[in-house]
Amino acid sequence: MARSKRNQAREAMSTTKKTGMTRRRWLKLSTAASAAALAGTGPGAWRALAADQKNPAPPAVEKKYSSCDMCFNKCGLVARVEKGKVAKLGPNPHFLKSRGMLCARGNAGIMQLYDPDRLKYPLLRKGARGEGKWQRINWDQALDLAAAKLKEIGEKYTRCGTVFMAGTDTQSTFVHRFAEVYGSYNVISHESNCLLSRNRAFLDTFGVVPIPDTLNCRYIIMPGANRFEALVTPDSIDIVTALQNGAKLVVLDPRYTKTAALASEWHAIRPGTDMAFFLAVANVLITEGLYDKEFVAKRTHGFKRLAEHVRQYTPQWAAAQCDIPAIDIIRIARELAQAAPAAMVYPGRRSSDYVDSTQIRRSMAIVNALIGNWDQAGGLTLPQKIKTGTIPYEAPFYDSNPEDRVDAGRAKMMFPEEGSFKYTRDAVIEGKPYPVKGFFTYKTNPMQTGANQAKTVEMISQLDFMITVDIAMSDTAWMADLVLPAPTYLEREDPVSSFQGSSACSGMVMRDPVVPAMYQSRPVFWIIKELAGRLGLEEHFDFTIADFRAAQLKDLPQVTTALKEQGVYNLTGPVHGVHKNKPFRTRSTKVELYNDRYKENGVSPLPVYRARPRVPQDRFRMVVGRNAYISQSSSTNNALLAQLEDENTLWINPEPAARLGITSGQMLRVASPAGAVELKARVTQEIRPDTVYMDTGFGPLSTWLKNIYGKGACLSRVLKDEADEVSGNMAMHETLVTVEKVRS
Ligand SMILES: Nc1nc2c(c(=O)[nH]1)N[C@H]1C(S)=C(S)[C@@H](COP(=O)(O)OP(=O)(O)OC[C@H]3O[C@@H](n4cnc5c(=O)[nH]c(N)nc54)[C@H](O)[C@@H]3O)O[C@H]1N2
Ligand SMILES: Nc1nc2c(c(=O)[nH]1)N[C@H]1C(S)=C(S)[C@@H](COP(=O)(O)OP(=O)(O)OC[C@H]3O[C@@H](n4cnc5c(=O)[nH]c(N)nc54)[C@H](O)[C@@H]3O)O[C@H]1N2
Ligand code: SF4
Ligand SMILES: [Mo]
Repeated sequence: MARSKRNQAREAMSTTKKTGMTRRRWLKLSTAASAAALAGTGPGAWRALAADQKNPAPPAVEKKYSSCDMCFNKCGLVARVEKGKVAKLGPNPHFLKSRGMLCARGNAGIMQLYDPDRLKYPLLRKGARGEGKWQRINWDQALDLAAAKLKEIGEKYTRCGTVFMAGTDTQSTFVHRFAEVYGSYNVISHESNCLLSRNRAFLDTFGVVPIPDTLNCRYIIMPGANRFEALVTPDSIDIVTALQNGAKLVVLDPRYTKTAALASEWHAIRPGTDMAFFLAVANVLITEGLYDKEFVAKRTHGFKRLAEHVRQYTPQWAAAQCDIPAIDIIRIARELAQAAPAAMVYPGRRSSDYVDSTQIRRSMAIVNALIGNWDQAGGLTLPQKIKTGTIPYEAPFYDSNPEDRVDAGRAKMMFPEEGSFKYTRDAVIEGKPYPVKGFFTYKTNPMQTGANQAKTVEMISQLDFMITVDIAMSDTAWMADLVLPAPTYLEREDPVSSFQGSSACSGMVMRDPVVPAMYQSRPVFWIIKELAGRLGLEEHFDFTIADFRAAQLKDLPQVTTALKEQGVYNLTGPVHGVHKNKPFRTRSTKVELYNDRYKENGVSPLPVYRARPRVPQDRFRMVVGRNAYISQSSSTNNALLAQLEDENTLWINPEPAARLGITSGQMLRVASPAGAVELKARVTQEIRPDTVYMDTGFGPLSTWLKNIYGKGACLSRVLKDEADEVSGNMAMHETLVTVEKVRS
């Protein structure tokens, strides 16, 4: 109690010192806060602070650089701030990676900031988990409790007894640092629900996850990616330019997406059979001698074994698997070879779909290698890095800790630093190999984005204590014991973010607060620092964000200047021809068509097709995807975006719909072994008859998300949670569902 009082007093008296604020920034914050208060959105604390300041009125209009955080692309933005309130967000024209674009979600970021449903102060659960009863507490109480629980769980179950999960964010690095110095190896991100099998496959073929030069490409096969809706910069914009320049885009997707609509051709591939298609393309390239003979001879490993292996996979055989006529497979293979090396199988991004996703993506990587599209205009290129500095730390060693991560050994070749959400959750539920009783989540919402929600609930119900740091009462926050309010990206000072994954250029972008943090929200860096202080780990966090940034940019004065002057630093320079004839970072130093390391790990060294049975007539395969105005589960409650879509529906083809007597708008029950949901039908030709689809981010448990509560249904409730056998990535498309009308 004494400590708590002392802290409160210290906090009230020395905010300037503690946060390392300059007088200039202090003035900016307080004037902006007074405007926010006038507008009725200002928190009491800021209102009081502002009232104390005899400052001139805020400038009528200010323009401030920052970067968008409505998705991972981090597009540079310029905020127009009028009398201390954000009036408009626009693109930063200097930000080459997004080609000066801010998408619909980026524009709507303003409502993420001024969302009345935002979390405003720390909340402690009252009543049962998920019951939605909360008690408002102050920050000292919240931090004292969190620290006490971390200590208690650490002593009772070892420090690995707490799992830390952080989503895409520049401050996530501090969550990782905290987990390490606190002593837990159990750190996961959203990535094992996203793209780890893609990364595994390309890394194990090329020694690197390559960057596609879509701008200069003449022929793009796009399998299982939806670049005109699932935006990835600069690819989404560059493919449009490439098309205008006469490139050809071949889309393979069971849905008629916006990408399919704008493509040169669309093939409604049978879900899960892409490997058959690409092995047949490899077959044509090899049997017709269309592959790049020089590249294959000099730069690849295992060609003979590949040639032998794909002999069985003829286009005629593949056609029966993937529902794309043999004549088209042959033509596409020939066209691809003709356009090479300015041709590609687009490497994709999200690959959380099948149990053999790594091998499916390997078949795509192999076709890229066969056409020799490496490090040349219009092909696959290397990510280039700007090396930044850091503030180093040395994590203590804890004798009592177990040997390894809790999910270790559950998949054949998991990335140890990423782990697997699915397998961590399984391990927590089973209590094996050791008990895990604490869970800290930051900026991620596994209740909505981890397939099989019932299992996430089961995992959480085993916990002693769960802490969630979020901007809104997400479904994950809804299940937590302690919910801590965070500022949105428009209120945050973040480390500098370096983007390497782009054919436009690599570079760095900054994020400074555009307006001061509202309510009692606090950045996770501050939270972590306070916890470290309470747990005797303060030496590892003895710095401010400004110090951290300075360390990042220590040897990069030109970056510092560019960030100040234009909000972004672009490292322009050649994007291809940089690798020259350097060895590949694989064991053989060549592109591994055949992978010996896989063999040693019990993984097939060449992708072997496993026949996927047809979906029985009374069921459908559920596939996952997105549209241009939804970011997974985190933007559907945004009042501006909700005007574009405020409810999800089940896409179902007219043929089965007629068979089941379903018409658009009717309420349906969709059920799988994982669970059941109810939502309205959308009868459409835009999907195969054996497949159904629904958007993500609706039907929340949390009643606090007022724009979407009671609207549509939650996809993770029906998705089964199988895993990619190699990487442990979630395999969401293994879900078969039944669909029936709800009788009222
Ligand atoms: N607007 C918007 N943009 C985003 C995001 C967002 O949420 N909203 N999220 C970002 C993130 S984190 C990611 S990872 C990327 C994801 O971007 P993408 O990698 O493009 O992933 P999805 O949008 O999930 O697209 C997958 C597509 O594959 C199709 N599909 C399903 N099964 C199969 C199959 O077996 N074979 C083939 N060929 N196709 C299949 C689905 O119908 C869907 O259209 O998007 C990023 N950009
Ligand atoms: N059903 C389903 N599951 C999926 C996917 C899908 O499309 N459908 N996509 C998969 C893919 S590709 C990915 S990348 C993952 C993504 O999965 P997640 O990492 O769970 O991402 P989001 O769904 O965007 O949820 C982000 C959470 O962070 C909160 N948040 C947003 N901004 C801030 C902030 O500034 N500070 C803090 N503290 N919190 C913030 C949001 O309120 C939300 O609760 O999901 C995967 N799982
Ligand atoms: S693609 Fe859109 S949502 Fe994503 S960072 Fe860029 S502007 Fe923001
Ligand atoms: Mo993702």
